[in-house]
Amino acid sequence: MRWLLLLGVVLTFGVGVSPAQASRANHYDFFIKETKITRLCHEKTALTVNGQFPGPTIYARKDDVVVVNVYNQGNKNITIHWHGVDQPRNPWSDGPEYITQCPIQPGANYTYTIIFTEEEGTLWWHAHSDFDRATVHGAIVIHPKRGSTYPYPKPHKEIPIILGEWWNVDVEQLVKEVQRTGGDVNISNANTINGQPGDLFPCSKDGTFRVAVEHGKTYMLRVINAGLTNEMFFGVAGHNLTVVGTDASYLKPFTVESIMIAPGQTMDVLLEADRATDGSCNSRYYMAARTFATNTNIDFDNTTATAILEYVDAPPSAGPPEFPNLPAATVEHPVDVPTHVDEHMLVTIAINVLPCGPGNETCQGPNGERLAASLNNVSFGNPSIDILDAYYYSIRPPFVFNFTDSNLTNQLWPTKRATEVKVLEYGTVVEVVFQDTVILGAESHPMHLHGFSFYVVGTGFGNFDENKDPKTYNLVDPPYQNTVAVPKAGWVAIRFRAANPGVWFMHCHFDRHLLWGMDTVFIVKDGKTPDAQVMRPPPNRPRC
Ligand SMILES: *[C@@H]1O[C@H](CO)[C@@H](O)[C@H](O)[C@H]1NC(C)=O
Ligand SMILES: *[C@@H]1O[C@H](CO)[C@@H](O)[C@H](O)[C@H]1NC(C)=O
Ligand SMILES: *[C@@H]1O[C@H](CO)[C@@H](O)[C@H](O)[C@H]1NC(C)=O
Ligand SMILES: *[C@@H]1O[C@H](CO)[C@@H](O)[C@H](O)[C@H]1NC(C)=O
Ligand SMILES: *[C@@H]1O[C@H](CO)[C@@H](O)[C@H](O)[C@H]1NC(C)=O
Ligand SMILES: *[C@@H]1O[C@H](CO)[C@@H](O)[C@H](O)[C@H]1NC(C)=O
Ligand SMILES: *[C@@H]1O[C@H](CO)[C@@H](O)[C@H](O)[C@H]1NC(C)=O
Ligand SMILES: *[C@@H]1O[C@H](CO)[C@@H](O)[C@H](O)[C@H]1NC(C)=O
Ligand SMILES: *[C@@H]1O[C@H](CO)[C@@H](O)[C@H](O)[C@H]1NC(C)=O
Ligand SMILES: [Cu+2]
Repeated sequence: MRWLLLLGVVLTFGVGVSPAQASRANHYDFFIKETKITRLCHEKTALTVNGQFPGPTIYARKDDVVVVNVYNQGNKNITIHWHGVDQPRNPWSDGPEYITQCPIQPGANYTYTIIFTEEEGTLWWHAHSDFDRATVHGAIVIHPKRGSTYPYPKPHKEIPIILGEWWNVDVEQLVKEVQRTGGDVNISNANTINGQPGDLFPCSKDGTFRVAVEHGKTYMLRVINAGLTNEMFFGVAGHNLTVVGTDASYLKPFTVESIMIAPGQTMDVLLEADRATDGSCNSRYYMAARTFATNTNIDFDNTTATAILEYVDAPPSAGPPEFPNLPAATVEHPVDVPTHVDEHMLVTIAINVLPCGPGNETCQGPNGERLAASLNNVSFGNPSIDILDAYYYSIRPPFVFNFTDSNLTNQLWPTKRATEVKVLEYGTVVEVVFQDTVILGAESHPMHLHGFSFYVVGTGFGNFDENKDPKTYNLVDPPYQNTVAVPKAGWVAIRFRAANPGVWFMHCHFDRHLLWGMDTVFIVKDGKTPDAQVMRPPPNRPRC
């Protein structure tokens, strides 16, 4: 009987998931459905999970395994990505379309096995095909192991706060339009908090997200930026926020009036409900989220999404809620920053142009060409079948120039499309310096790596100087993240140990840049021992 059970476990999970982990596995069913959603007085049909927008929250404890059966009852191909989960040896369940799997076609289903290891805090899941993640996303909450606790006092309540963007039109039309015209993606009609623009918008009063609080209690807001284009400021009127974690890793707490959070990132913040409730203070406070635009040459969604924090133990005030001021770390847990580096990569980030393409002479990009984007001047072309059939990616930009010179020649606008990957030996310590360039306008970019968290060891403005800048690195207590905002016309240095065999996507988390090719792939080869090798593929994976 015991053997049968064990065998069953091994068959369901493949090698690598221990029976102990498997016995703790939570199961979720995700039904992808076309759902009618109304916001800003516009009704549209969009894909959701289980009819919910945002979708259901996944709960786990550190080191758990979660199994999610995804049934595609919608009308188009889809995949789901478990953003920030390392998925050791298990690229099969990572999710990016055509990178680690063929899409789940309408009528088909696929079982994802999500293996949690070092993550503790907040992550999220989202569609990783076209722009579907606009409505197909939700929170992942990873609690400490049973018997252990947070490195700060336990909050009274925990509330996911998912920042997003709403388009009145079907997002698929946006993708099609960009592919046809070569121009930019239309800006969203509103930013949202938990799927709602808030009561400053028409037809939105009833849906506005509300949080009831009691005086003297501490609340944890698990803030996620699920937006497709906007870095955002977030704050709560009358209350400071104490940031205690980011990307499912603890930080030395710091207190701020508002946070800036890039698409893909998560931040755990504590809020003390400490306003007087004797009638001398307002009983209601706006939580607000607004775009942080770093490239002011391009159009952006300049709206403010709101939610309302209300004290249930204060007399209700007559006036409107107070409005927050929105601006124009040490890790408590084991720190293991690699101090030597095997492979240095300098990766330039640029917005570019490509020829408009056959059948069309004039596109809507600059000079009548098609907008594109690149890393080291390669605009990633999505493969149709096999990612391994690819050229190898350069670890340096092919041409060195003053990356941040405000007066660059437009001869640097073009790029080329190719499917290039970087192959790494198992265990290689990699340092990647992301360097923003001013080609077609400097801009901050949220760079996201699948399969790993990384230490953010340095950052600065201007051109990275390989002689001077490494001396400024923080190798003692750097933040540990899966997404990092590269500053406008600046650079960021990250380090990670490639001890996770598989195929791992790296891309800008602005969906328009992802679509334009600001992506590449790391292939980490198997190591020598069985526990350093990719698991066997699951039998039911979708075929292309
Ligand atoms: C899930 O897909 C498999 C084929 O991969 C099929 O045999 C099975 O019936 C499907 N299950 C459901 C509930 O649709
Ligand atoms: C994008 O915006 C333009 C200009 O307002 C409009 O004509 C076009 O229909 C929009 N595209 C989509 C897909 O809604
Ligand atoms: C927020 O923190 C600032 C700086 O520490 C302080 O001046 C301010 O009074 C605090 N505000 C609230 C509402 O606690
Ligand atoms: C954005 O909106 C604010 C008011 O909400 C306004 O003060 C500001 O000028 C706007 N910025 C741009 C670039 O439109
Ligand atoms: C060519 O691009 C223009 C936009 O510049 C667009 O309106 C037109 O539909 C495109 N034509 C074709 C054949 O794709
Ligand atoms: C690059 O250009 C910037 C802006 O024009 C300038 O400040 C900087 O000195 C230049 N750097 C080099 C190395 O020439
Ligand atoms: C910009 O470059 C052009 C030629 O490349 C030069 O003529 C011009 O003086 C430069 N402007 C500045 C402000 O450096
Ligand atoms: C990028 O590649 C294109 C096409 O090969 C070339 O024309 C352009 O000069 C390159 N730009 C840089 C910055 O290397
Ligand atoms: C859906 O996926 C299948 C398998 O890769 C592919 O053949 C088909 O073209 C895709 N459909 C669309 C609309 O992209
Ligand atoms: Cu970008």
